[in-house]
Amino acid sequence: MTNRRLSNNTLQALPASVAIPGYDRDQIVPGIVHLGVGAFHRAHQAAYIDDCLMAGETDWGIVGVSLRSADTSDALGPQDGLYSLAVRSSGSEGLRVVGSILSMLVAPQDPGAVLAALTEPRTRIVTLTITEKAYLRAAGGGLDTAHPDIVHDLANPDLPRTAHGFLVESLSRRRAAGIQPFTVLCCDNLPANGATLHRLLVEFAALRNTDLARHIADEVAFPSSMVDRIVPATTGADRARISGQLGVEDAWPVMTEPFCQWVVEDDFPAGRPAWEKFGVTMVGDVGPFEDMKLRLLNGSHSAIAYLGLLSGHETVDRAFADPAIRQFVDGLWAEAIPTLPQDVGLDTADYTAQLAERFSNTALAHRTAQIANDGSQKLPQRIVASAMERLSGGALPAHLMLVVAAWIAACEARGNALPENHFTDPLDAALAALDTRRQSAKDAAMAVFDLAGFAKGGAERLTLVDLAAAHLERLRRGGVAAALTALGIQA
Ligand code: CS2
Repeated sequence: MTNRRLSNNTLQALPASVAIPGYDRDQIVPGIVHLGVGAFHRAHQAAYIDDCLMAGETDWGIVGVSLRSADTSDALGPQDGLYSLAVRSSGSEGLRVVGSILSMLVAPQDPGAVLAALTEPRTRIVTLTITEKAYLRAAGGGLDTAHPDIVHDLANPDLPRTAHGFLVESLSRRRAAGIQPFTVLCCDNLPANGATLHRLLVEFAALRNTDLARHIADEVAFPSSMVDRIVPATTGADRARISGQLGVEDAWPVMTEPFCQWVVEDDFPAGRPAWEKFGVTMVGDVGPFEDMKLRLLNGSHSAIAYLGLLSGHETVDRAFADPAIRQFVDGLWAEAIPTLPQDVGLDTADYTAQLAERFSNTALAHRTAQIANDGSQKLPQRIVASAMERLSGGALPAHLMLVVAAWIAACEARGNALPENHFTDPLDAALAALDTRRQSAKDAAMAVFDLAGFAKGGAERLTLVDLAAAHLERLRRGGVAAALTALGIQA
């Protein structure tokens, strides 16, 4: 391997087996600003856009914005925004260099530059992958108006820190300058993600000025979308292997699986790429697809993460190869499937069969600890919503509630975990203050439900707490084997 870096200059010298952007990057206009340029964005939306640019579109290059750290910009800056995407399945790896990210900005370094990019008339779509916790929802689902960053952004509209602050201020500036609003395309794993972000931004704007709130409520489009691709964190070994294959150094290649799906509501008043030509499903209502993905894929992912960690499995494929966990996941799917819309043609049998294949991909080494992060922000839409619906339909969601109990047990066990199996949660300080290990399972479950707002205001809450508490008791006493045995699964 040489010390030369992947860049516009070294692109032509890459091995023929590596696909490269077949377009003149200098001719591409940045029409999209993306907030949250993590690995997921680079494996998903940026790859779809790269396909559009390869086919001759020129208006939809991406300005990538990191809202927090400079890491991605530091890695990609010297590479002209180029990076490789490694598509891995058991036994094979295909490499492609993606060219759709034209430039990068780091919000904390220069918030003014981010506002300027968002206010540019040529910016017609803003996409987001900022993770669940960055939406700053309070336990009841509304905007967390007491969050220090929200308080800061309301007081300092020119120096935002949050996505809310950046979007609302730039929409306000566009409006003042007579520039058409951009379309906001949320790509995070939230239910009705566009509508949810819309509601939060209107709430935020109303705290600045009612007229601005009305403008955002009435004149800005927030189509919802369902995004899906499994993207494990890149390791040092991945960096070394990929750089070796390229013959030049890539400081941050992205690892992913062959599967890729994007379903988008078709509401783009300011225009959009011809996504439908590149595998994106454009629909009127993304709701059923979102529910299926959140409740079947992400729900079982969280289950595999917590049960896997508690059983000593470090990766999804290894946890899923554990026959007891596998049987549990089948039971979990059986509980969640009846909560999905029944009359819209979802093929859940085919979907779960595909999931089983994807989770078995041994080349991904997707760490259970990675998925375990931020459980308080993920479980409401992945697990608790289905459980409430099952219960109100008269069925006991025993498998679903074991996932909540396993999350609590995994949080309790964290002190003893190896550093590489550690995970974090925005509620960590409050969880530490609760110190549920000193409480009975019942008190612990009740306290955690209250803290995280699970089933808040729902008639089902107390029954769900009882179910979770019974599981937690068994997990504490006899581990995963005892909890699964109580569900009739032989570990
Ligand atoms: C995972 C998701 O980390 C997690 O919580 O469940 O990132 C999952 O891999 C993606 O949503 C797949 O599309």
